[in-house]
Amino acid sequence: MTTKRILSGIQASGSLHLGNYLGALKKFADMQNDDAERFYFIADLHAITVWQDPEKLLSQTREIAACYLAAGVDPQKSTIFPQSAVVGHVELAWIFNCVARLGWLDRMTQFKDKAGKDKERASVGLYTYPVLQAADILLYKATHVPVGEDQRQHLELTRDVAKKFNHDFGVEYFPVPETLYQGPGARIMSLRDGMAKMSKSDPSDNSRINLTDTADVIASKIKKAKSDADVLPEAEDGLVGRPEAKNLVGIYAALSGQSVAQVLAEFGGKGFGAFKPALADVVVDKMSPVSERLRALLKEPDEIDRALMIGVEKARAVAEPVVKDVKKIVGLWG
Ligand code: AQP
Repeated sequence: MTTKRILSGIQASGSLHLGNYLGALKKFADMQNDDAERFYFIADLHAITVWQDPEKLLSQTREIAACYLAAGVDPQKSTIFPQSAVVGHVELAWIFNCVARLGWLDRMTQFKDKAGKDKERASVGLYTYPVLQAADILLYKATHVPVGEDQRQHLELTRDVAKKFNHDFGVEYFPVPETLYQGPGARIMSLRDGMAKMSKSDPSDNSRINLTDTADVIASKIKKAKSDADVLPEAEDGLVGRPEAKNLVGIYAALSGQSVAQVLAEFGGKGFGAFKPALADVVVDKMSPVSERLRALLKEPDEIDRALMIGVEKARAVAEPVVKDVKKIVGLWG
């Protein structure tokens, strides 16, 4: 029987926000009692696909590690480590660069979104980003990958790489991982635009709730959040065509542990003047303990490094034999 292995990563490209919390961190913490091995990494190699100030990159890496811990991911139950500390990610990525097809990468919408109109100036790394992601996952022979909805296309590519590798070399070596993006919070949108996802790299800080925001800042961002002039509907289908209302109600539901229908049963017929303060209360109530733990951890960088070193050892012990096997399968020397 294959061991259930859960794996996911978060880019060290800036401070984390409510979307990362609901789409990723909270799910990781909630899944800790499953009978599984868990690997959570800080994707610093992914982060440098766009320019990162070297000093900031280091502190962002520690900050993401602190976010895992503050959100309740227990280093005794989960292996938490920086991606660049395990060399196998890069070794496998090169081999997978030779397995994946250009046509597959050409279809990736995240590259198009991030490279924008000036794609000639984007890094090659940004283009091959999903191949590195396939290496991250398959290096640990992960069977389950919890991520937000935005990663759906990349995860499909990982599955294609696993299948093509097994097929090309006539082996049953890599499991084809299952993706887990269901559940509340899988897609949290910007507070300024209900059609764009909440993102670290959005230039407007008011577009997101950062995990480091204080209660006052959270309340003020929710007050300023884009909404519309109508009252909230009584039923979910009334949210169709109202992306901002849908997003705010979704955030309330995900944080309070209710369904959207339950939230609308309470707030249907009420305007944003009544709903926004209630939403601010829920966000502050649920996020404050996480922010407090995070602020305390950030004052102890050595402690964060110690937790990471334990994770690095455990990750290397799993990754090294896989790289050895793969080199043998491919016919590489040594
Ligand atoms: N808005 C979101 N809603 C739900 N889940 C989200 N995730 C990210 N944004 C949302 C999930 O968080 C995990 C880590 O994502 P990431 O930081 O590695 O990369 P990203 O998806 O590119 O996140 P950002 O904030 O948009 O970063 P930048 O701006 O640097 O590109 C993933 O599971 C992701 O699905």
